[in-house]
Amino acid sequence: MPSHDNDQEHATHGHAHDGSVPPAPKADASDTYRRAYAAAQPDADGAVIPIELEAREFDWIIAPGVSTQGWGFNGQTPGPTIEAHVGDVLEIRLTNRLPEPTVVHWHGLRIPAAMDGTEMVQRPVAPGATFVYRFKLPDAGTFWYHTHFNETVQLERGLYGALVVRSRTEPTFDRERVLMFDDVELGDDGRIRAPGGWLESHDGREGGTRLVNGKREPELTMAAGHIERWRIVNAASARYVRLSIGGRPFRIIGTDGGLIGSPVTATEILLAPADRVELAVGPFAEGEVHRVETLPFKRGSFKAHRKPELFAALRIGRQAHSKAQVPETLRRIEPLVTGPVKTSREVRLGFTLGLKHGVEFTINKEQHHRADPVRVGELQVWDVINRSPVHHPFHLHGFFFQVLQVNGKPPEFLSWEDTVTVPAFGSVRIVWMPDDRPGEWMYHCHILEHHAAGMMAHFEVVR
Ligand SMILES: [Cu+2]
Repeated sequence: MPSHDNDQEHATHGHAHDGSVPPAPKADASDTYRRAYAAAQPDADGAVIPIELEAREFDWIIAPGVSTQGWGFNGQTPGPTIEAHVGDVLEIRLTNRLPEPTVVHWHGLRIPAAMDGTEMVQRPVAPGATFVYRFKLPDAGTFWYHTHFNETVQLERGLYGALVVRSRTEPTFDRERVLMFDDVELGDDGRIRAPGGWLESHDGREGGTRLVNGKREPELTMAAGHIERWRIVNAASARYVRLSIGGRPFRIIGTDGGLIGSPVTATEILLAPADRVELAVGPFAEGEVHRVETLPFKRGSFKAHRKPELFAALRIGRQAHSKAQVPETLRRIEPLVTGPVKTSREVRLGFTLGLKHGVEFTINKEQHHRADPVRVGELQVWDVINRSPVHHPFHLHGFFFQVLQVNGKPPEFLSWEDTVTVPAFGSVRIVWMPDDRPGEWMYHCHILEHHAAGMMAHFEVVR
């Protein structure tokens, strides 16, 4: 048993978003936690990487002369980028210096349920308390960590960071960047506005200040002739980023669950909230300047986007030698199914008009739906059906899935995902295999306001 102050019993009980009975960990959660802690041992060529994260208020400098009160990890937004290799163990000591409880979710990581960082598996970490997450990293890819408590306040104020896991054999690039896209809504007093309002409950918040790595519309510089690997995370509350880099082609090389089979050339890519994508960007010529921007996109929100909106400027400097090699085969992804399949579950995303939130979002007609258990080793084919007029980014905790169909059509390429957009009045068919990690898991819409308004479900993976 670890010797730290990891006191489940004395941690504060959280309040549920809608004031209903709060979800809470089971009575044996402490034992399950201790077992998961002890089981996290690195591979022979791996290491245990200790990380200190302190959640606290800080002076968030968004642009020269523009600052606001942020909540971040270690006094910054994004928090420190955690970098490790497959087979390493992360031991993260989280200390909460906020005026309210928090928990940290490890988005996209296939780790034991006890370490998932939700109110179903642990008591929220009270102000002044410490909690240690310890788990082994099974997959290479671009992940992120973020608060999973009072998210419309805590995540909006900046409690997130990137987590990069590498394999021992990665393609060679001239440079790698992690770019976390976000937006915030600043009030007249310069503070991040408190959540609320009918429109925001329906659309989710799209802030008027667009950020890359915590800075407002920064300038990025890149050498001419270089090919870079961009690991992009959409950390925004509700905004879809239809990403364009000056309309120039780039190559998609990875998604939520790491590399895809082969590079796919495109001039734009859509990132739902919580989505990740990896791109091979360049080469460009000296003197070029490109807009890294989001193109207009209709997702069913009342607030429409009619013009491109800038996230960053990309300025191309002097010519430099390139050592980049982007192989035609990046990885072999085995399809989980071939041929016809039978649906094992329907997940219906809906909405009603309610008194509390204006709009209440539901799963199978319930807010905070309790879904049937799933058995280890039994293939899951889920039809996620959207019966509402807005897109919803569906996020499954702890497991990757493959998308079989979006509105009846197969996706352009095979990939591992943990977040997929279910189009307005449309449907998505996903397939996933519950491996031997029993416990309490969840899925929810990653538009933070929809999640808060009830569009989520808990379920158990059982042996
Ligand atoms: Cu939603």
